Amino acid sequence: MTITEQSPDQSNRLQFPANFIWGSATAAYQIEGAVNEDGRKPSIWDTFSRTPGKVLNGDTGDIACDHYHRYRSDVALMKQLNLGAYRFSIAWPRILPDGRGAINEKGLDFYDRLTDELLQAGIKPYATLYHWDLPQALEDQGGWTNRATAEAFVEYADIVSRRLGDRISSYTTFNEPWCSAVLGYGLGIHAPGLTDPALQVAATHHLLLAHGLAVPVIRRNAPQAEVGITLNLWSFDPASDSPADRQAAEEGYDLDNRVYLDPIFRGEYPQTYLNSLPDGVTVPVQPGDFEIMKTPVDFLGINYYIRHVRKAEPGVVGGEEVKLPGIYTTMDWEVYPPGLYDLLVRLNREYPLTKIYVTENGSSGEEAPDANGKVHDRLRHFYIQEHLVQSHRAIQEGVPLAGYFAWSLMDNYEWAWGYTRRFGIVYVDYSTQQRTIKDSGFWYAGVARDNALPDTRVTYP
Ligand code: IFM
Repeated sequence: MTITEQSPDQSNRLQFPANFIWGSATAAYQIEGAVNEDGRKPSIWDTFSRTPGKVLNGDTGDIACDHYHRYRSDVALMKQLNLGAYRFSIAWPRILPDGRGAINEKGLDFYDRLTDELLQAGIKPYATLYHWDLPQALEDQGGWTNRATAEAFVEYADIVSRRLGDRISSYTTFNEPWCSAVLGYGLGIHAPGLTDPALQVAATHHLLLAHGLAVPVIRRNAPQAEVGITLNLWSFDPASDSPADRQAAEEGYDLDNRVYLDPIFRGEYPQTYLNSLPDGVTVPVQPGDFEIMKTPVDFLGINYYIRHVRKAEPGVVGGEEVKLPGIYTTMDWEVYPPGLYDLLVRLNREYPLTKIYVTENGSSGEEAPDANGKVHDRLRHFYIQEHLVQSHRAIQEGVPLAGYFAWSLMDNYEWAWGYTRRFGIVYVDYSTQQRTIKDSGFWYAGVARDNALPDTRVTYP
């Protein structure tokens, strides 16, 4: 590995627009711990992680990064990293331990304290209401496959936005509803671990409905805050230039991306999706649902990690995935930064977007401190750098990209992978809870301070 030398004219330096938001992101179950404290009751992830065989090494979020107790020093760390914003999620089972009904004031108090701490540090709070930790009590009544869960979500969004109001700069209703529906109800690799296409389709619909129902409620309670949603999106490339491969890639885009984008921005599902439903599976649409889903949002959040490459396969809508040679992270995810550019430009062309954030982007890696206590995570540095180069390129093309959030602030509980995958720009020693800023974190702090990518670039490998 080498570092490219500084060009004398600084021509590599990429300045970002004034007011560009530099942040990092986390999620409640991945970092908070304290699962039995102050009135919190179980979420589907408490149940799932305790089910033998579901999570690597049987890891749970019981302690995680102990952020519930260490949030003050964690905010100090964010300040040290020059972050302008912090994207965190709120744990529904802390606020409404039974899903709806009795409010747990102590749960609200925690987010109140966190919000104030951030504001005092000059860091904008970006709150996500749902990052996968559905109260188990609601799952016991069908979870997202039950339309009533959408109403419960609105109740929860109302309570949180009344209490935190405009102190939150930006509310995100859902993080990656694809994961909740597909991984949770279709493939069974995330909580609640079910594997039924009909349940997946119902969950998709109710998540989108809950989003649309909650937007006006949050707006009413926090008129100065912005409201949007975060989707995990991929760019799709054909394995060859053949019409069949191109069609497979387009179908893949429809099935994974447009299933969420089209209801939110056009009030309809893509035809490819409707055509692909298995026999006997229907979308549980009720009159008015699409109008609700397309309630205007202030921004779209994009979580981008990888692209898909597809080749046609007879009888398979969306074709077959092809693995090309390249750089891969320890998640076995290809590092393909131009995909972020392709995606941003396409989204901007196809939907009426006024503001986009990259709400997550980052790389896993298994680095540990060296003898001097330094964490050299060059791949992550390279990964973020190259995605910022592509982000900058998209901005030059007129994409209204307003901010970038590195995933993640610190190493944490990577769901079914337990603690075996580290995404942080800060290293966490889980046995002592000591935090160590990695090389990528020091570098990112400089980017955030200068609002620019420096002209010195890392190469990889
Ligand atoms: O850790 C997750 C996060 O919770 C949601 N987006 C992807 C990340 C990496 O897998």
